[in-house]
Amino acid sequence: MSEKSLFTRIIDREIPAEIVFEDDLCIAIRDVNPQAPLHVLVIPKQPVTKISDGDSGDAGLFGHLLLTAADIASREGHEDFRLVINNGAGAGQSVFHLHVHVLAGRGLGWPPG
Ligand code: DGP
Repeated sequence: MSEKSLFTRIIDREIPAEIVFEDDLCIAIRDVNPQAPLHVLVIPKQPVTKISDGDSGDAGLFGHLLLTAADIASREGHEDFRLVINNGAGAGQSVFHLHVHVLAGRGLGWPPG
């Protein structure tokens, strides 16, 4: 059996994290190294490595992650926010278990770094 990802270990409560939301499909935790006043990660419980590994069968799950991310930003009081998915090391992915970053609470420049 392949080794559990860091985020699966958080989902399984083997590693502590500040959980802001959880349902059958996903968990949302505060990022340990926040890049904005609000920085939450929305993570599928199914250990998809990266979004480019998904297919049409994942459309419902991926849609759920985005809607959950937007709902968390709204519930935390942010009308303006940014959702980020880093896909691959060259794009900044460091944890190879899909996650949506929810960033808000400061000016967010464009283009991103
Ligand atoms: P990425 O670089 O897109 O793969 O984002 C991974 C994020 O995960 C990064 O912003 C830091 C965060 N992170 C890494 N380890 C932990 C951890 O143990 N706990 C929490 N809450 N976040 C973590």
